[in-house]
Amino acid sequence: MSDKKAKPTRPTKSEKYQNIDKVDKSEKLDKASVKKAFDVFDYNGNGILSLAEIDRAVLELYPQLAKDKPAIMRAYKAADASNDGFIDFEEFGRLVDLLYYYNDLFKIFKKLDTDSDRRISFEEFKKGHKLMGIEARSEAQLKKEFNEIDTNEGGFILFDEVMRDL
Ligand SMILES: [Ca+2]
Ligand SMILES: [Ca+2]
Ligand SMILES: [Ca+2]
Repeated sequence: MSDKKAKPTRPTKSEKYQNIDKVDKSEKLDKASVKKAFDVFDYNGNGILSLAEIDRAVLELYPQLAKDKPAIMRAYKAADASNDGFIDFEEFGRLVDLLYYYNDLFKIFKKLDTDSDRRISFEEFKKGHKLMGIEARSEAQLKKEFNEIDTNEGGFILFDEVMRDL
């Protein structure tokens, strides 16, 4: 194994976003870091975040989650306490928390969804329900838990339903 050659650097992320990665790993963000993160989101620099700006940042920060528009929409709506359609600096903390949380949730969802059809069948749920923190003593109880999450009664658990449930 020869490590002599330097690995090619990936030019995909701007320096701004690399800073965010560092910030993102710490559990609690201090105010300066939050401000820094906010500035990355606030692409046009007008002090408030539009949905388009959030979409754009999520694509960089949580590429997996970015494919799930309802998750972004949900975090955006939940964070917009003033209901003006924009996320200001005061509301930003909640947005970051939610995105972080949904991203974790999405990872669990992906693990459960072993055939990757973006929905969880009862069989998949049976195998992986413990990942969701669900304990069940019998198959009947498991079925009951499944049906409770499957709010549209489609026979599958969708990511949207997981977010609503947890
Ligand atoms: Ca903006
Ligand atoms: Ca707002
Ligand atoms: Ca599946």
